[in-house]
Amino acid sequence: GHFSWSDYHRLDEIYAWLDALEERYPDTVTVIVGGSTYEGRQIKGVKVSFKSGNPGVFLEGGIHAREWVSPATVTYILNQLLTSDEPRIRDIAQNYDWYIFPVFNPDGYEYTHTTNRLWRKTRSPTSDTCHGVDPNRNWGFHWKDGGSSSDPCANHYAGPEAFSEIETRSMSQYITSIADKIDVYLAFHSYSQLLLIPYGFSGPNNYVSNHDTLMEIGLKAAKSLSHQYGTKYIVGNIVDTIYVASGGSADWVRGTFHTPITFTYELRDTGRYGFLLPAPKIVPTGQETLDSVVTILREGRPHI
Ligand code: 0X9
Ligand code: ZN
Repeated sequence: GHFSWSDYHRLDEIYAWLDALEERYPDTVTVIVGGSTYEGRQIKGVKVSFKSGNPGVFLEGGIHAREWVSPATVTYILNQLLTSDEPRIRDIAQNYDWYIFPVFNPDGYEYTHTTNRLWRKTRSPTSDTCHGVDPNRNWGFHWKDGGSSSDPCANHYAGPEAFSEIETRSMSQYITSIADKIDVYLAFHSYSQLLLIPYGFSGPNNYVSNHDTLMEIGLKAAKSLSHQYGTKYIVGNIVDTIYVASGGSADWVRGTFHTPITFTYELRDTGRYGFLLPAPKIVPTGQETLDSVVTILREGRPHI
């Protein structure tokens, strides 16, 4: 099949590409169905492992349906891990085990292609007239502790209870099953050009124990990210940097498993195009983001 980063792709194209990677690199790539969706789709990802005994990195993409550059960037990084000749990329590819899920919210992602380009949430019915829970307000750590809504029609609806959505529930079970192997968790959103450190619940005590270390790593990562195109990122705690937002995936991973290196990206841009980032920006976004991931892993290694 043919796959490229000059366009955004439908879910079936992304999944066919993941399947093709497993066929092409059978010793290295394993397709994993991590979870499922309200409309009965799979949440598909891959494990990439060149040898045993590596620390683990989890890449989460596409939890918010309209943030199309997130799956595009995550698949770009995956492709570079498998095909790049650059020593720094070969180094991170081979010396970490990668768990990569480009589309955490497949029903929403498809809905943004067929019906409403700016849909954010899942697609489960939530009232007589409304659909969708914010899948980044539905995880069970400090659930509904600020920055989420009880209104089933709202964009930041937290759901009737933590893990009410099959997407977050099934993926949380999968992540739990591999949690002892995960040292780095990176979630990719758009937009705003931020590199965020947990937690997002209403304070006080929403700094993680290694906040200063993550701040140092994050600032170096943002510097690497700027090298190719001058793209500027702001680094900091979620609440300090954007707003209170509880029930996010990265907060749950960090709060539950104490995963030492946990960041949430808000990728390009700062609002000119917003969620509608033109496809020609995918490759530069992927390149600069990968540069920052290299730095996170190099600088983070002594801390895992
Ligand atoms: O509000 C969000 O979920 C994220 N911003 S977005 O514009 N992409 O919706 C920020 C997520 C902050 N992360 C955590 N609270 N863990
Ligand atoms: Zn988002």
